[in-house]
Amino acid sequence: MKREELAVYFIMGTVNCQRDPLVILEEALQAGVTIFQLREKGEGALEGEALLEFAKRCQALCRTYNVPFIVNDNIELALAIDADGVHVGQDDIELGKIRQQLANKIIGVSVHNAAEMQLAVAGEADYVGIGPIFATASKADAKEPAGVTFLAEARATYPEFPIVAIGGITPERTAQVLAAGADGVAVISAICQSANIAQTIKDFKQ
Ligand code: TZP
Ligand code: MG
Repeated sequence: MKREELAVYFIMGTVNCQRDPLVILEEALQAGVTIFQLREKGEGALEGEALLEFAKRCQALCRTYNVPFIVNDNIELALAIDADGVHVGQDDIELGKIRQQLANKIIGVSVHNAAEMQLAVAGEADYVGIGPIFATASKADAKEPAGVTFLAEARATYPEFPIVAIGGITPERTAQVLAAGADGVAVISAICQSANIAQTIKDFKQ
């Protein structure tokens, strides 16, 4: 994948939204997010047929705006609807197997240290997500905020590898993570909870 595609990586699930998730997604797409991940997790998350229908509607919107549609964790769902890719964490990871199932798709992996990063790169991940950089309320089992130290190390070790930073990122904090070497920012709450998504995304693109 192109590193530019990670510039403003919007992540959302129905649980993250206080108003119609599809309206939020369309506003974000209109405003120019560069990639989207459906992360349907947590209490009250959609399942089964309802999840399938919702995923298809998100995917259709992404197609309209020509934005890659990524599914978090759920390889079966990604395969069922022919998503553009998946994002997996360290718990879900069997990268070799996932690569076999999704030969030409985008595969993203969350990494927290040099060993995980090395495995992701060797396993042909297309990009890695590094975080949480700052404290986040959007992930129940998030690790301690790590700051940009490992992010900067990862960039120094892999000058060309696509890296997105995640966790508590706001427009104000974006310059700092880009300076540390991220190609872009992955964001849930600053977009989902924005009263003016168009402006927020403009601010992320600065
Ligand atoms: N992984 C690490 S932090 C995080 C995920 C999924 C949540 C990011 O959400 P927010 O609201 O942008 O902090
Ligand atoms: Mg996971």
